[in-house]
Amino acid sequence: VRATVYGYPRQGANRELKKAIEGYWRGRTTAAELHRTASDLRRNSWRSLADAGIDEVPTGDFSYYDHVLDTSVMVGAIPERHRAAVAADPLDGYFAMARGTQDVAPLEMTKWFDTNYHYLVPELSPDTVFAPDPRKQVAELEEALALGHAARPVLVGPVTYLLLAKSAPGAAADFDPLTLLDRLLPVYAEILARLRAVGAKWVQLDEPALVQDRTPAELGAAERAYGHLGGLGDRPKLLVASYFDQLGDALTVLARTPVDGLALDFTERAATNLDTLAAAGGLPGKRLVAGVVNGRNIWTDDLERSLATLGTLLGLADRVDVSASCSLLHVPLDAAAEHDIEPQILRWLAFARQKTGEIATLAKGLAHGTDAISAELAANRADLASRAGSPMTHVRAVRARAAAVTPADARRSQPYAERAAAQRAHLGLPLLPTTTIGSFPQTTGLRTARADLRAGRTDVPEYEKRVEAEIREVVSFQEETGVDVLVHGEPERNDMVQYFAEQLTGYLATRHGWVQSYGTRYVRPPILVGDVSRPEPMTTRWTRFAQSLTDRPVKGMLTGPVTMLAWSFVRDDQPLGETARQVALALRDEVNDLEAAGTSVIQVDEPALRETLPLRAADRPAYLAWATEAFRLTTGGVRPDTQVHTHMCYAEFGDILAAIDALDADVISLEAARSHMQVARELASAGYPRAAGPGVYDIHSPRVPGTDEVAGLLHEGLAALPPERLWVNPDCGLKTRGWPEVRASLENLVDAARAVRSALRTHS
Ligand code: THG
Ligand code: ZN
Repeated sequence: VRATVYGYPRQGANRELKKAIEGYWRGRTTAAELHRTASDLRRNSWRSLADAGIDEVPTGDFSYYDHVLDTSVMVGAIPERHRAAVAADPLDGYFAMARGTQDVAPLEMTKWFDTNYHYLVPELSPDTVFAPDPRKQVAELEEALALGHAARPVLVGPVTYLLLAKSAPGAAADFDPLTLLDRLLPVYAEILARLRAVGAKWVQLDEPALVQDRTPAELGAAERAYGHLGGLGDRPKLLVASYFDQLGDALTVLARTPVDGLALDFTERAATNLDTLAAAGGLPGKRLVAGVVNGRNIWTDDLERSLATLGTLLGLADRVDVSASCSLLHVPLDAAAEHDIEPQILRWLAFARQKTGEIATLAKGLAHGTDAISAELAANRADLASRAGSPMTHVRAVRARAAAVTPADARRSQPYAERAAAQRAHLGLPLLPTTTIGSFPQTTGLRTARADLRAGRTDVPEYEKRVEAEIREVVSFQEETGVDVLVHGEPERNDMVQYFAEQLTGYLATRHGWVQSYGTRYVRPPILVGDVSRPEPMTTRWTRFAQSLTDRPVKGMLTGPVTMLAWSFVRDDQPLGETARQVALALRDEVNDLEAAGTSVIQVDEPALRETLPLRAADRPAYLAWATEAFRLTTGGVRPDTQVHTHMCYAEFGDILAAIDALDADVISLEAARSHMQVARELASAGYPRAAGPGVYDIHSPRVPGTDEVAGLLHEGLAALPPERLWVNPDCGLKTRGWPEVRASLENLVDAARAVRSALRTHS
């Protein structure tokens, strides 16, 4: 029995990798220094894995930016527009593909399944010519072998690679990258042969795309791919890995190919894998890597339960090894670094380093019996009991309140038409009202002020004065520009989830719990550890201050319950819907307090509603039911004349139009500038009955949109939605933009709204 993992956090204990890469971009670190930092980090990670008792370490999982981008390089799928840069300097060319340059656009970035990690989307076309470039994989394998580790290269598998790709600009939109499989397989064959020559006994090919709903043709492609690779003469042993959900029919398909082993997720979300495996007759003659330790949550494993699963699996394969359900990339590095968390609570938590210990313990227990790990089991039982019995995890008042929720609580008191009339009378807004999504540029001065407060260099009154000064500036700018519904600009907030998590009971913050979101960008997801309540108002102070400066309405700004869950680590000891309901009730208190403080427009952002959609269609209705209920519970308690807004980012709304409708928000703002108001047409054709603000200013780019351009987009919007239901706003918050471009863009946006308004008046 071996203990292994598929991947480890890349950044290092102090995010050395981030610093080295960003230093390289700024010209402060040389390429040689960057390579040395990276090599040191890999050596430390392998050492740490080996010390924890992991007997087979992964290689090739490390990345300067993203492992899917690394795969594109490995198979030679460099877009035409990046060829020259890659030829001139592979490292700079690599970063050009990731981030773009003055002259060339980067690859598109999108979410890696339902995690918070983002990958760079391969661009393929019928003209793509693949060519093997095994250098990175070979170098990292040689590095690990030279250090004396038993190492297993981990590659994105060919089927998942193609399924994650998109049609290159210029290729037909309906081009199916999977049609390139026969050209891609020889490239994988060459890479496998090289890895074997260097000393790889096993190579892992990751095929997480097979846990999604797949057509018979796609499953056929997987069977063909592994029939071909498994049939090669000169190859290492092949381990095909899947994770994030159950494989379903794909398990039977893979089991009958000539590969040497499968790595399967056996956590709760992939619960049917065990039965499917048993029904398929197990994996006779093959190796099974059992992902029993959850690789994407941060909870201490129930070792006895995992051992029981492993015991069952022993009867189903020739050889059973122990692992996490997926790469440990999705969890922070080391819980032991969290000195501010109470020692007893810390024992409930397992980050990557703790998980490797659990995996090693389980492997030992499986190999030598429970007596060999009796001390670990006793400690584990005590930790689990301490968590289950903690007063934090079961607060009677919170539970009683959640249990008493009625359907009426999650419903506005009047239908939309009546609310809209009351809001028109109450707010007196023009047609095509202008607004922004919430945040304004966060200056370095502001970040310094927050850092000073944390470090005790500034006191609270001093900091609050600084925030108020910022709010004054933001409000007067919006008044001068003529924006209709103002915001206070959110200068007091760091991250839109962290800010609320810090103020709610039941949430735990980390100091070093960084998880890679994309490239060199990391987040520190807070941990939903206990029952949630809101001891005190969280935002009213700032909204009220902003409102005191102006006669125009100031929007209250909150993060919605679904996003509060999606960007946190959630508890695993109750259904997600239950946690969502607790968070919703806490936010409901805030919404009601804002209204009582005189706020007539309240925005509850749900940028993550679409991203958390389950991977399999069968699981989606249940998710959307609790998710939309949580939103309605948050917003359902306000008067008819209080206007509820929501906001979502990212362009793919097609699959959740019904859910958007079910939120029953009075106004929704959405990303749309780049897609030429496509969402406005989609909303209209779905019969969406309420108001919408399809973004007319793409905030992902520093470009200032011209007045005519914005007016043109508004006319397109008006072709889909009537003027009473069309709002004018940017795509998203302005936090990451600079003041000069924001100023110019919002002036143009207001001018365009005025021009289109007067055109409407002339025509009517
Ligand atoms: N907050 C949280 N999760 C998120 C997002 C968010 N997940 C999805 C999406 N937004 C990810 N986007 C980003 C954007 C910027 C950064 C990280 C993720 C970022 N991070 C800083 C860095 O790495 O330098 C650190 C920020 C900090 O100090 O907290 O810039 O908005 N929770
Ligand atoms: Zn947004």
